[in-house]
Amino acid sequence: TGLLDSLSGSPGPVITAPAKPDYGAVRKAIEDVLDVDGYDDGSYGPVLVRLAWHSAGTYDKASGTGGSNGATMRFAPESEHGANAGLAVARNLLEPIKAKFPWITYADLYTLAGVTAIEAMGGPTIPWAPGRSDAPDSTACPPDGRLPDASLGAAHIREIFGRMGFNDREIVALSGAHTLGRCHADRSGFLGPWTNAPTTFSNLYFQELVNNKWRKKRWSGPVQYEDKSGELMMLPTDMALIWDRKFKPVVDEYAKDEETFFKDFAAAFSKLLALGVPGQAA
Ligand code: HIF
Repeated sequence: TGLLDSLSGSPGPVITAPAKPDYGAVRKAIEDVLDVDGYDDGSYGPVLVRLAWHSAGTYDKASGTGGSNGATMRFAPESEHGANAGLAVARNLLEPIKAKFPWITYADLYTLAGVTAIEAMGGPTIPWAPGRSDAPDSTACPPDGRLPDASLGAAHIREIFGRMGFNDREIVALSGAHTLGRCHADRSGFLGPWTNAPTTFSNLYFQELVNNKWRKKRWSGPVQYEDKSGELMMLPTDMALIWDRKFKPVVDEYAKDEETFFKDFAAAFSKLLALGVPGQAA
């Protein structure tokens, strides 16, 4: 039986891990599938970042349950949790890569894909280490409701990220990832991108929050905010960052200082992906 099979405890096909797994080759394969004309803004990068975060963001420090270890999002009910709507796109995109490198676990692949995407889109280097195993079935799926609800405010954000072990500054740093990608009406019900450069990792999200003017969008969809052009959007949870007197100074700092944002984001996102992973400090 291959090493990975014995780790996951599942019978499955025999997969012999190479003596020295080439994660660089996996990263290269991920980079090769990122850019595709006709999908969203021309890149699968943002949805891969969302996959990595949703696979990890179910972690509960108190019970040690949830988190990226196990890659339980492959299974129902977790794959069908409302918060994960649309992420089959990202999981399916990675299937051929998993087939080409069968020795990597899904749990390592989902998180490595997020890290690789952030770096390829111009973001900081995110410390990442392998070591996650795949759960054999849905038994370890976390309960629904562990991921944040975008219609709520600062108290909810602190509760969700506090459960994972993050403080206020780390929460704001992580939030900068909404510089990437967009909301889809058929996934979350919300609509539109946060910035005009949704496939470039930068501090633009914080600049928009601070320097643009935001007002409630008049539409039949869920409450969200828009700028004057009507093209950019913020979720209620995004607005909470400038309405909360403890979050706001950190938003101001990152809007002015991209270097500090990159450094803090790299540390916080790395910590997120390590939560609950055996042998990785969390
Ligand atoms: Fe998101 N997030 N996120 N998010 N998110 C969406 C999309 C992305 C929240 C809600 C949403 C983080 C925190 C929170 C990304 C990355 C991160 C969408 C739209 C919603 C509703 C989904 C869709 O319709 O396709 C909430 C409430 C969060 C807590 C405050 C993280 C910090 C910002 C942890 C994070 O890294 C990315 C990337 C996307 C874009 C996905 C895409 O397909 O373009």
